[in-house]
Amino acid sequence: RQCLPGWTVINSMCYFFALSEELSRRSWMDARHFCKRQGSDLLVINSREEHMALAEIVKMSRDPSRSLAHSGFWIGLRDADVEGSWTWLDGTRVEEGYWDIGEPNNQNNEDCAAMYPRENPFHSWNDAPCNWNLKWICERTPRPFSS
Ligand code: 2F8
Ligand code: CA
Repeated sequence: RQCLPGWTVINSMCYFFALSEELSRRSWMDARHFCKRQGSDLLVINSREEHMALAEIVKMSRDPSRSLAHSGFWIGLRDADVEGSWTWLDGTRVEEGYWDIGEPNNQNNEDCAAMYPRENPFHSWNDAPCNWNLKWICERTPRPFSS
């Protein structure tokens, strides 16, 4: 077994999708802490292939009883240091990204990015307030499991 129980293997990386309704809506920082406790961090997207694979899973997870705004998954991307400078947790700057039309718009001080179940996977990101409670995606390398 390469990944922890409950985690998903995609292209040799392990991902955790916080799907349980009651437990799995947190602020960006609390979501990140959850990931850290599992020896992981919030998702950092390094390729178009990785983005497409994850956007597909996010799309399938859409709960029609929830508004789209509440259907986001936090990812490891924010512009908290310099407004408008979107940076992954590994320090990589985002040039284009896969923002929804009109995003990021920093509406009400939105410094954290989430992936949403959009029809068009190239338009799946939105910037939201970091204290908004959303689902999230953790990512880590396979084994060792000691975190
Ligand atoms: O219309 C886009 C807009 O939608 C929501 O605000 C009404 C989002 N807010 C939250 O997710 C909290 C905005 O981020 C988004 O730009
Ligand atoms: Ca926004």
